[in-house]
Amino acid sequence: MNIQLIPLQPHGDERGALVALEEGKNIPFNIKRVYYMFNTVENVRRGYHAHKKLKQVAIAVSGSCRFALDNGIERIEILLDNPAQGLLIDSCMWREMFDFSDDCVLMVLASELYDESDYIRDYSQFLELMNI
Ligand code: T46
Repeated sequence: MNIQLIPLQPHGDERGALVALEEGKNIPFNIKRVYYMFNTVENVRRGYHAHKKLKQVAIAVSGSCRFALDNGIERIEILLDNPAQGLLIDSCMWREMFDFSDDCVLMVLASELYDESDYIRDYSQFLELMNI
């Protein structure tokens, strides 16, 4: 499975660092929505779904968390702990998020507006859709 971690160039100077996110440049789609999660309760796991169409880039802008990405054949775990790195989550990819640090702020850029009908929340249905 090809996991794409996008390097996000920090513009640093004596005042600190700044990262710019631009659609079609370092973000490989038009950004229609941004959401973020924080104050995640210890030991909680989120996600447990795939999307039919949605593409996303996830960035741990503070703290860290882990992602499990699963294409139905292979499952890979990735640690996100760098605000200058984005994880591309393509459509048709099962995802789970866990091991959130207390200070984790996980920001996600999305290619589409929120649409519950785009979610596949059942793993066996996900495998069926992937013809596995
Ligand atoms: C994903 C992973 C990485 C909205 O009203 N609008 C939104 O844009 C989103 C994302 C969520 N919601 C509502 C729906 C639920 O009542 O917020 C609540 C929590 O959403 P959900 O349980 O889907 O959260 P996660 O962490 O399981 O999944 C989210 C995204 O939904 C999903 O697309 O890929 O983060």
